[in-house]
Amino acid sequence: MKSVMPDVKEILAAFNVGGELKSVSEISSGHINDTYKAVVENGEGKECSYLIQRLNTGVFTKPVELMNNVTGVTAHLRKAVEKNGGDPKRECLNVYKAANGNPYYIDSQGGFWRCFDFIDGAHSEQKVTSADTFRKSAEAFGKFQRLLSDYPIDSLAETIPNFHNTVSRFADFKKAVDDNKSGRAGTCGEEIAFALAREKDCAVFVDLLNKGELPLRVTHNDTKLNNVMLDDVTGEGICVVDLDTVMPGLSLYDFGDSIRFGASTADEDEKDLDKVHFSLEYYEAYAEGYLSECGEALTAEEIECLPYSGKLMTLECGMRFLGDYLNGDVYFKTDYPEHNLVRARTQFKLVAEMEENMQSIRRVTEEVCKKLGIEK
Ligand code: GN1
Ligand code: MG
Repeated sequence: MKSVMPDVKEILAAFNVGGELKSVSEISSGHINDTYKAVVENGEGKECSYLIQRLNTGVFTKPVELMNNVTGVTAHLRKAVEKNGGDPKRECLNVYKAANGNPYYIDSQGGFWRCFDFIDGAHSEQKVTSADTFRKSAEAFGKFQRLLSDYPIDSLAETIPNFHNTVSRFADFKKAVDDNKSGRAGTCGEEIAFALAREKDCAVFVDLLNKGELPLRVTHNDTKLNNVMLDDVTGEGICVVDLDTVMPGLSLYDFGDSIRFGASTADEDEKDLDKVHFSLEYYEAYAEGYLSECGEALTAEEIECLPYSGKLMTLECGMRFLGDYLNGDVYFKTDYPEHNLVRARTQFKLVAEMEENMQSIRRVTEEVCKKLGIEK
């Protein structure tokens, strides 16, 4: 589905961004919102770039609460960056306010917009191509976790309830199979069976959370590699972006989702499954980067669960893609009819390989902890 080009001038003006609009380009890597980069020449002849985004209010049904979360978290991060002598212009998001003081603007079509500074001299990557890059993204997410460890968790709205609750995700998936709204269930019996056979797995973290054995933390909940801006020169992960799903959650959701997306040798929507493999090398690099930043703050139980989290978050995402395929592609943006099925297949291939390699994943995690001196 292609998004309709917005009236960028109207939106920038609403956020008090003056100057001459030079160019607009769509950033199409997200599956939910519509995102654009606008380049504006200001009064002094200098080019400034902005990121404007139309929030998908079908998915994010509490957009005002969501923006409260985003502004609260960015203000907290800004203070921490300033205290540590960092550059807040590059190391945290700068959220623009509209004339009425709200950090959003509702356009004449009812579109819900926000505007951020585009971080200059940095880029994001769509696929891991070196262990070193993945380690750097891990350091950024680990630091994010650490800097938010004293953020008042009760002040965060749960903008999408049960977002990573794998028991309720399984129930949603099962319903999608039973309803079979798209009539496609007959074309993906093998994939459906793969997911249904793993119902018990979906309860592992939820049970530990309910028993009080895993702590709730402020988590990002969408820790894909492309949600870290990497410095063009040093390659360092300078800023974590896409804060829409920041909510109370488990550290394992963040660790696991990064592994899902990054510890793979192929794109999330690679059609040729022979190219899709779980990479233990990338897993190790991520574990090392992440734990070097926040390992000390995690409990023994959280560390114990890290190896399983990659598999569980990958299974969850596979079920979400397949569920959406069965529901008729109503949630994720798709470029062609089988897109969600193709995505689900890559996820399930990774799940199968993670299961085969679970002993090695556990061994590597222990080695990383030993190397970093993390003893629980
Ligand atoms: C969606 O749109 P994007 O790429 O930031 C989704 C994530 C999934 C991801 C799969 C709000 O994120 O949960 O893991 O696609 N976001 C939402 O690539 O559902
Ligand atoms: Mg996202």
